[in-house]
Amino acid sequence: MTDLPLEELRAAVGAEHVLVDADLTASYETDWTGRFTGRAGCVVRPRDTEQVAAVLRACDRAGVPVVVQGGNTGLVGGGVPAGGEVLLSLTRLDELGEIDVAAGQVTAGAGVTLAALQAHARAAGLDFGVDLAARDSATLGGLVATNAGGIRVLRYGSMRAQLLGAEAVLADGSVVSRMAGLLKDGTGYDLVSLLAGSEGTLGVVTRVRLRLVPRATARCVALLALESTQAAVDLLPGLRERLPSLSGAELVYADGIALVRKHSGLPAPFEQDFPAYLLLECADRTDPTDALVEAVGEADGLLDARIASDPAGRRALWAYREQHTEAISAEGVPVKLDVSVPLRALPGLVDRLGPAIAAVAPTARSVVFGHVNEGNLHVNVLGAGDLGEDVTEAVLRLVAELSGSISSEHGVGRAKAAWLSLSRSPTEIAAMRAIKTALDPRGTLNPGVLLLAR
Ligand code: 2HG
Ligand code: ZN
Repeated sequence: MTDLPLEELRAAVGAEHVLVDADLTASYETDWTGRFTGRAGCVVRPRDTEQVAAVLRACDRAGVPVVVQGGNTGLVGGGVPAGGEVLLSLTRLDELGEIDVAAGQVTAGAGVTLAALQAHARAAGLDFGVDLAARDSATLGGLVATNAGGIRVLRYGSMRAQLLGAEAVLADGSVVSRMAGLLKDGTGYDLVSLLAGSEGTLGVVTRVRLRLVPRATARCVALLALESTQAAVDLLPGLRERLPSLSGAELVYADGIALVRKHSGLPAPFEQDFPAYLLLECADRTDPTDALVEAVGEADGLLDARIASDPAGRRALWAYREQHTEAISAEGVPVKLDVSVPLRALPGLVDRLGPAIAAVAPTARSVVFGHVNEGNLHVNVLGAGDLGEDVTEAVLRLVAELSGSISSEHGVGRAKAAWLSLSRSPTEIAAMRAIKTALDPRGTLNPGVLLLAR
């Protein structure tokens, strides 16, 4: 292993922000799930774009690989070291610019958390279009790097759709900055958009220019009990059409709710269990409750329903959905697979998952939930033991057979790099490698993430 350029790194960010001792670096070295872990050569904590550039110049020159980390909420091993890299932590890049009300935009540092951005936008009467359960820790840089989606994609799209500009440091320390927030810009390749979903392999995003959305001040949440996944899929087009204020449609099942209840102590949502549940949220400037009640009243195949408009009632219904991730992790270290298929294929995928997993890991248990509108399923497999790779292979092959994506919103990371060819053609992968080589010829940035090292 090449020597770390420690003196240059200390000169770049200050000695107190270059962490070498194992007890100081430990919290950066293991991912949120506990599944991915590796020792970093050191952890470096720059405070701005210039310092990031100085760090990358030093590492690129020394031939030392760099792994980039935000809030360390990633789920595919893309932000933790494989062993020996300089870990670039961006949490100190947490500057939030003034809200540009005229444009409905804001500039923010890569280390700003999603919750901080949301609070900032809301204080100005606006909001941010992306929301997800890890909001308190997940940072904007990571959300861009994975092209994160979350619970409002149905209404506002994924992170890429919010991204109007970015500043990024390339592997050699040069800086690309497109921060004017132009809504129309036809001057060639869209480098900003390319950074979304690049998982830190093309450049280190240090600042972003983001679109804000009108703040919906009134919300209403419904939890519908249904017979099956198919029933949820069948309801969706009518709900979308009738409810312009629909902002989320989430799918959970009886076993997931039981697990959430086991770890949270929440009461049962209904007097009896049902096979499937659809959680809907409407958000608007005027109260959407009547519209939601009416749409639910006319929905086919409903077995039961609960509706809440007050904040506590809404939070209580959301808890059954949002606490899935933590409840699953409380049971053990899961194999997490985040996949999507065309909506019409979703019921078939859900039906075939259990047998596909049982065929390779008979004692494993899977908990499935997701964002129904995008055909996005989170498949969490517990108790797979040494069979994690076999489970991954079985699930991802099934998804590919259904014309799906092996990564819907968490990224490919290290976890799924070996299976990229199930979702991308050889020509596409060759084009991706050509871009990677052009921007990062020495392979300094996040080696082994997204594209397997060759
Ligand atoms: C969610 O939708 C996140 O809550 C995490 O994407 C999903 O834990 C998971 O598998
Ligand atoms: Zn999700």
